[in-house]
Amino acid sequence: MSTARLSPTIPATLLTALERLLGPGGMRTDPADTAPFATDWRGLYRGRTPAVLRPATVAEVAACVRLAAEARVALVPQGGNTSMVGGAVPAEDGSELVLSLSRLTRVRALDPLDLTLTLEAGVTLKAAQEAAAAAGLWLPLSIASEGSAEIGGVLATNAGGNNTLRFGNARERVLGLEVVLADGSIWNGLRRLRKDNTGYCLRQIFVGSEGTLGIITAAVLRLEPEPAERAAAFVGLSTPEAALALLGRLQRHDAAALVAFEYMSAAGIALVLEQIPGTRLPLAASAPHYALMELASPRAGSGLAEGLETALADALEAGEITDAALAASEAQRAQFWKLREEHSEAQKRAGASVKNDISVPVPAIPELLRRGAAAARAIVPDVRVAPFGHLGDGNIHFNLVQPDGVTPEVFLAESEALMEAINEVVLSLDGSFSAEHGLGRLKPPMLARWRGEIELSLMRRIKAALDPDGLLNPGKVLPRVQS
Ligand code: 2HG
Ligand code: ZN
Repeated sequence: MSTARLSPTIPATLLTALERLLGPGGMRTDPADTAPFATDWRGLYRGRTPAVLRPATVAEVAACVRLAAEARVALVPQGGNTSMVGGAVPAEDGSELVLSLSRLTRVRALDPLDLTLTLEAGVTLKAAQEAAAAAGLWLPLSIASEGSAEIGGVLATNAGGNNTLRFGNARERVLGLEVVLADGSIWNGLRRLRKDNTGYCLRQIFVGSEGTLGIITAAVLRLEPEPAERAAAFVGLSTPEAALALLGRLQRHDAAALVAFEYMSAAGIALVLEQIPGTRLPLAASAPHYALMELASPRAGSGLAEGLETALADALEAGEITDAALAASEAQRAQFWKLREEHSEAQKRAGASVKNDISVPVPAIPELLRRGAAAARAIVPDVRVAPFGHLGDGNIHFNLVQPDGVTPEVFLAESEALMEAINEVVLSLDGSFSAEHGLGRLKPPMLARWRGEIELSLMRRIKAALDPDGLLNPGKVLPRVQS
């Protein structure tokens, strides 16, 4: 290994020891190979690292952490690198090593009787869903990036996604965890008990900690019976209030079956239709707002589609919706979801965007949409206001896409002002400035204002107790400590 390209802050002896430990293929040092691990998928955060560690076993993860801890070198744990907030990107100065969990891909166990799946951190969410489906079961965690996002990252960020309305966030799926701690010891908490009141709930401290307290290497997830029937519809609406009325109607109709209720704005759909080949609106006419809803039931013959059709006919008569399309086939259901799931990609292709992953109490969504749009336009008058997201659980991605005719740099110069303006509205509606994407390196500076000194101090004390030298994902969640 050439020492010429090493960061002065990372001892060559450490890299040699790590290379010996991990063997050929277990460590990447060529800048061309490390660059994709040091940049986020949007290309918004560009870090630098002298090495990407790719352990193949939990014991190797632990040994990497031990060696790095001895040398006091920081590690940035990374899964599928799909963070929206730069949560898995190392610092620019090359002082941190990336530790990729992607080679930990074993599904260790699946128990169809107690409905549990035990699997390693590097299994993609999609592969985990498939493992459950192969046994006739369902992992009802679904996010747009599930083809790349890995279980370790999904849990470390407490990902939410499309089914939170019915099944909660990733946190609610976790019965047990295996975690490599900051000193390199391995905590085996892979219990799969529904009842286990034996002191502090340690696993939940690591879920949502974004790799700053420990490195999740395996988990036990709770599954559900596989749906025997699904029904999905795509509708047009004239107001956000109408979306709430429809949500209420469907809850009253069959709350147990309603697994997703997603919102899309006219601007969001226009971007998808414009940027993503093969997409088309399944309605006769465009509308100012859209919603996609899905019902699922493990019972065959439960009449979901008929029930949904009746509920939508009533909604049409009540003036809640302007038009509706019911998925007549699995392919059509997938097309509806494509319109929703391609929002991020479409917005990326349209240039720079300012993402606001926020949540408010569900009844406040119409006010959020109106006031948020006005606040953004007061700063950038022709900004493309393209909110979309998980209306059913109150989480809207209040994304602002650059107008035509300006460079991404010019638009992004306003990003802080735009985020602040949206956050002011969110704060006044008792919402949160980070609903499901976490804080990463984008939002730690906002934490103090939103959470206050007592919460911040509790968080700092937890961090100091579990990672006293600050070697795990520095600068994420909590603001970077200046040395
Ligand atoms: C989604 O719901 C993701 O599709 C991405 O959370 C949201 O691109 C975004 O801002
Ligand atoms: Zn989302």
